[in-house]
Amino acid sequence: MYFTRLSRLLVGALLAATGSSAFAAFSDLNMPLGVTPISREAYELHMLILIICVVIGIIVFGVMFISMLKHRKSLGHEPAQFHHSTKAEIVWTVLPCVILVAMAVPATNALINMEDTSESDLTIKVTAYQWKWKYEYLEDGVTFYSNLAPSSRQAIYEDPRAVDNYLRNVDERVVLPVGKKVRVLLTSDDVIHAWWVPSLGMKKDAIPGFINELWIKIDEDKTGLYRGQCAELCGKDHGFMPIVVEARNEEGYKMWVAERKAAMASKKVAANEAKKPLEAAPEEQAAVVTHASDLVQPSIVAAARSEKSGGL
Ligand SMILES: [Cu+2]
Repeated sequence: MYFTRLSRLLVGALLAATGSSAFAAFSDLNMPLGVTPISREAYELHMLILIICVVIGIIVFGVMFISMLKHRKSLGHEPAQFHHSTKAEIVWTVLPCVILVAMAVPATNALINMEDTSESDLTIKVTAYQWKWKYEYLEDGVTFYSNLAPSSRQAIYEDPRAVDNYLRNVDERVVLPVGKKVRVLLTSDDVIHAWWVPSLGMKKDAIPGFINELWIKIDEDKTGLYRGQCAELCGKDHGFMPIVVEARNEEGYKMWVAERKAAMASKKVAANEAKKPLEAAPEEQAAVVTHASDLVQPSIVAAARSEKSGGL
């Protein structure tokens, strides 16, 4: 907590020192600030360590250049003739150690928080395939596949600039409720993929035969769309398996679950209806068997008839 406050203070000081427009330009190049506690923690850690490195760099190079300039040969300076200094060696060993340990404390805290998937409100299983994602909402019973959007697929052969979010759009979005801790279980059906949405601050490999896990808790006021993609080279269509997360409020999420469930139920009914003509009535089966007597051995047909009438 102390380090988080310290990094906020340093970021604030940097903002004040550089001016807001310069900071805006810097933000475009910098790591993006996400919409989850973990992404903020990672951002603050990154800023804290960046600032420590910059300060060390300024001090070290400053001392070095000033020394070279002020003690140059042209001013008549003679080089010092010492080969060993216990004092200097202790200082340049102990000081970096202290700095490294100071940086390791907040970094370890962040890593522990990232791995803490306990007390989640919702669990989603994500299975990667070449080249699509399957999402299963374990509590809500919703399952679907998410593919590259047809508009992007079509644009590959036409004009990629003509479509919005080229290769960054999907046919089915992952809908998540804001303010809820979502545990994501990751695995793969074929090769290693990686599920990565930068704004959510999480990226992990999806490995066949293993379950990896991560967690996401999107801020209450951050409803909207967040885009990501597979981040592990997984084959020829690696660049064609994007991820789109839609963050909704709790009411919107519940509505989406109800819609998806209704759609899944009607799909099931339609599939059962489509199967029916294939399941012939008993009389029709007998007719088929009788007709088959022209084509197959009479003994097989007789056995089938006998079985039907309760014989054998
Ligand atoms: Cu992949």
